[in-house]
Amino acid sequence: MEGDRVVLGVFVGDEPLPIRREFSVVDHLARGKPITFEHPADSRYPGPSPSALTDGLLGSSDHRDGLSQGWWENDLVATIDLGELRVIEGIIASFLNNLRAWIAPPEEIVVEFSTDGEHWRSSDPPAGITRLYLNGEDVTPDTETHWRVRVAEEARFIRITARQAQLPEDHPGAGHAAWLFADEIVVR
Ligand SMILES: [Ca+2]
Repeated sequence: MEGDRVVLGVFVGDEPLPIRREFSVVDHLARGKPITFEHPADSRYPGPSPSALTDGLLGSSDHRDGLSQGWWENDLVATIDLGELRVIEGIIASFLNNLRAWIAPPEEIVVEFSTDGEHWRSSDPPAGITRLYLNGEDVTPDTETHWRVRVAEEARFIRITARQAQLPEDHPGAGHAAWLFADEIVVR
């Protein structure tokens, strides 16, 4: 996913230190909005904050960059509160691919909408959900898989369920669920 580039430097007084870091920032309807989880991210990969998926900062394809959150023993089930009714046209969520590091994109995504946070309706039709691979339909290390959901919904709350994939049979970790790493849920 592309975003605007932001460069952060470190200064002591007026003197710049040889430390700088570049970030990609994307603005969208859910940026800065509260997000809650059925299961928090794994304590080993908490991301920069509990609201990493709506902070506008995009991670790299490296799961150790500190910008992505990781889930292992639980699906990612996130609820975003937009604060008011908004017309939603699409959602894009990106997940890392790296089977060597036991990381795979989700097997399935379910998106639901609500006006009150209690009564939910599914995105309809499900055919509006597209899985986009960047390097063919495999899990190439250090790439991302994007899920794009096209909708025409008016809602305040969005609930996204990303179901973990199982590691394949020929993988050393066969029988375990794969890690799920996400950096941002972009709402347009
Ligand atoms: Ca983020």
